[in-house]
Amino acid sequence: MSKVLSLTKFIIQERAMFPQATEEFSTIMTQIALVGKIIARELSQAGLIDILGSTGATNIQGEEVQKLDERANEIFVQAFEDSHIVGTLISEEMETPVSVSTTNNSGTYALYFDPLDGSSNIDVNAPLGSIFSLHRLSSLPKSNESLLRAGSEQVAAGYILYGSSTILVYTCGNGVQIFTLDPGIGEFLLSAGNITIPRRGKIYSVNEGNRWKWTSGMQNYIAYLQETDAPSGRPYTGRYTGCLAADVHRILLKGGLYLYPGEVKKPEGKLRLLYECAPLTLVIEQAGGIGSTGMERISTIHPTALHQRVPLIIGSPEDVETAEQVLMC
Ligand code: AHM
Ligand code: MG
Repeated sequence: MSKVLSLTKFIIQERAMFPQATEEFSTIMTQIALVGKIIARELSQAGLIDILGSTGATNIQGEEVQKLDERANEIFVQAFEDSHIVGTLISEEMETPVSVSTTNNSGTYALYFDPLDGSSNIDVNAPLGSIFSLHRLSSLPKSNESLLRAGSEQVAAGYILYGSSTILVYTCGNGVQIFTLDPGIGEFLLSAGNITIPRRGKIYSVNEGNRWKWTSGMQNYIAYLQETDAPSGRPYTGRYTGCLAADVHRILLKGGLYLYPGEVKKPEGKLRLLYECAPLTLVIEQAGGIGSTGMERISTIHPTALHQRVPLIIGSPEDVETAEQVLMC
């Protein structure tokens, strides 16, 4: 029988090996795992209780809020309320950050999250995710400006993917680990450690319905991937679920690239820098890949607004580099 290693035990071992994986970090990861278990349970019952469909409200992103978006956000907030460690919660679903610190000298971590990624999949029982990013601040934030931090400053990031099973993928700068939830015992168990992304893949993941809204450079790049050229491994095959966490997870394991480009009339694209692009870039970089806008690396961008959007091209290093070369011409 193979060795069974729970998330809790893995973090304790990691703490012994890597001083940066502190006790505080263990506590935060335990709470994130709890959030994942609760959301997974609610999703598994979604068709049975009155939790599908829209709330009728619109969020700060101008998007229709689904009941499950709201519920997932609430689960994150409740898990970190009165935290002595995480002082500030910044969510894709909340207009402004929420302070959950209990005292002035505690709670210097800030947790950024997209509580339920892939909202259009909610009503059709397709994959969904939760994406998170952790920053350590030198003091409690005095203004929103102090929460505008580059991806390179993240101390940890990851995602929970609610698919055929529920998995938790994270990095705290020591490689990428994958844990699978065993629903029978309610524990995340290590299912794959120190993941490395293939240097080049054969999959591209993009919403091609937007093709005529892209720049000609982006249209040409996707056409290039579809051409037949055996020596360079083309044509690539297309895969797109409508859930970023699911599509990036496929790319992490199989190689290739995910793209959500800017459009001629909307150059910033759709995805949010702090809740989606920066955390997924940290995971992919830790596995040996690259996250880019096509013009600059995601991790070096200094945000100018909490809900800032940026184009995203993420995946195998050779694929992303080729895309950058084509787009920068
Ligand atoms: P969300 O966080 O509101 O669900 O939006 C992000 C999602 C990604 O998960 C997904 O890749 C993309 O938006 C899908 O958008 P589109 O329907 O425009 O292809
Ligand atoms: Mg999202």
